[in-house]
Amino acid sequence: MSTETSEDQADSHWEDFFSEVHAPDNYEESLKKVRALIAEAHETSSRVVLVTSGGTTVPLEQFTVRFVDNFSSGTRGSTSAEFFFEHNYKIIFLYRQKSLQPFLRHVPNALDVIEVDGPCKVKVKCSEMSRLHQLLVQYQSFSKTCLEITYVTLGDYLWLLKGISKELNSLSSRALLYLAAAVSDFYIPKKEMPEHKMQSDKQPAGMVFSLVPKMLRPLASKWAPNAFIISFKLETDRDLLLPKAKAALEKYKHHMVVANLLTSRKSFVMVVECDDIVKEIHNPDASKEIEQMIVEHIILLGLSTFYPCSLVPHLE
Ligand code: PAZ
Repeated sequence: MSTETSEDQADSHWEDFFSEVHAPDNYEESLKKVRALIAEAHETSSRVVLVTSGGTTVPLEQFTVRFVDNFSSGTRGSTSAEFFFEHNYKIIFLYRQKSLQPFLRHVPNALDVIEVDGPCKVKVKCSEMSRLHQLLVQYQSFSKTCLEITYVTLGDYLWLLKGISKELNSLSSRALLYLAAAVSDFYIPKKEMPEHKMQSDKQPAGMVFSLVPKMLRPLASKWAPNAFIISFKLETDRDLLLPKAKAALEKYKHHMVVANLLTSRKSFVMVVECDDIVKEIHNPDASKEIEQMIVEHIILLGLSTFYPCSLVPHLE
């Protein structure tokens, strides 16, 4: 009798997932750009971070009209990318199409910055001009050295994650993976998915969701074993957060888990490292963005020669 749990199955069936779900249209072109960025990083001995951001969608129909979405706006990823940029990392920003982008996230709503200046004339309010100018200059400089790649579905995301992380592996300790995207744990396999839009005159057949294989395992052991890998863990139940974060680290043997609760994610995170080290980061009055503190902690970890944990040589 098999003692394999559904979680074990989800761990081991990652190859089946990729044979069933096709690569996104932007896959080849994105990888070409990734290779060029990595070649440049080799030449200049730069550090590269893959920041993933936003939330995946899970299609309900093959010709997709409806899908299951995720709440993430991409604040964590886009804000963190800004701080990695400040620390001279080259960034591959893998984000959900139309979610927040570094620097552009600060651009205010058009209606808040424009005013009508006589008949048929609209202009940007004087008071907003220099702020807008500064943001656009920052974004331009970001996009000169960094790469932005979009995904929409869970399948797009996982294909791109696999492809990019395999390329990054050649940079060894100068590659960092910072996986802040909210990735669905469930999907509908193609064979269970209706081809066409579900019709409202029929009771829909029960949806059969399957567990998504846990990609952290092949990521840390096969795709990018030389890179420093940081995953994020989101929970809504405080009692589950720390045990689940520790279990993930233990199970997938990567380097760090940033654990957060849905309701307090902007003011509190726990950084779980090997040797059972847990660092709490508090930002109670939101005086700065908590991502700055997370990124600085990671960078300091790489710089500290006194850090007691064996993982430090992984970070240059
Ligand atoms: O994008 P956002 O700032 O609204 O949310 C960030 C977050 C909660 C999605 C991120 O911090 C996180 O925990 N990502 C991993 C989620 C997961 O467990 O799949």
